[in-house]
Amino acid sequence: MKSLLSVQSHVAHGYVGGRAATFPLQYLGWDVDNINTVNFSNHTGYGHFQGSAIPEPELIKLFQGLNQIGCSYDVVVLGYIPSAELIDVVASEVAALKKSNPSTRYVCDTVMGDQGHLYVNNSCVDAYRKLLSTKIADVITPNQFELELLYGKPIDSEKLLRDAIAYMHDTYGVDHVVISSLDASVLNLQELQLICCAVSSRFKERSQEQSQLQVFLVPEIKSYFTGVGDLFTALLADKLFTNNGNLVLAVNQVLTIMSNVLKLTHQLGIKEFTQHYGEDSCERLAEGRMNDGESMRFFELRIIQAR
Ligand code: PXL
Repeated sequence: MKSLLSVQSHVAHGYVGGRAATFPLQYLGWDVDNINTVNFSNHTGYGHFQGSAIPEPELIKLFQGLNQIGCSYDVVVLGYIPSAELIDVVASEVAALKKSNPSTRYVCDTVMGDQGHLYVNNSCVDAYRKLLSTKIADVITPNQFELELLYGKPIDSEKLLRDAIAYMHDTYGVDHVVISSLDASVLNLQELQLICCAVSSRFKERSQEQSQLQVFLVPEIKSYFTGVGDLFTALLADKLFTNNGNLVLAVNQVLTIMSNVLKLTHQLGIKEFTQHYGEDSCERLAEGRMNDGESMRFFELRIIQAR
């Protein structure tokens, strides 16, 4: 059976982190091992949440425990890790895993924030740079904001996008760079209501070859969802593996699934929100108050219904 270790957040309610990644992967036939980096009541976007992050010594022990019983993985996916100290632990533990099984593929989602808003401690930026400098990651999946944090510059043109992606291949030895969501204005497509996904492959063993930027355009849904990147990265791990590293094919399949999941999430969210708050309440959503703390609960990813 295909085996995968997922290092992610856990929330009691809702579908981000491990709760967005595990069930779809299991449904796709993966044997998924989970390390929970945090145990929260809900995602941090609600404005209120309870719970805590795993202490570093405990995280070390979990990796040790897996090692002691001989666990080995086809794929490791790294997701939400809320502090620099915990990222440092993951970096060294994952390096040890890679040493014992060099064929493991590492997919690193440098989860830090979205649309200018950080949801981890800002010391995580340097910690991720340090982790990536060890050239452990085969695939990275930052969104535009995270790419800007890693690259250290705002990305507002195609030239800067290309430079930032080349930097990720060159400096971090990453085979596949996937910018999971990118503002259409970067590519001068702002008049179309689209979200862009930009991808590039350049394999370490063929590093002198030019990489080719490929862009996918997806119709934008006017809403704000949380956990989208977590599901995206989990599905990408599956599709890259099952398509033997063909990134364009993999991303195409992932975006098709994502579009369907988001459409369903949006439709059911509107329906249940209006059932709860009355027909007039839709205006509140239209006013752009979509997904304030009050409405957030209705727009959790519909991971189960979308199976
Ligand atoms: O999807 C990112 C994410 C993951 N895990 C937790 C979060 C968030 C974003 O808010 O709060 C706990």
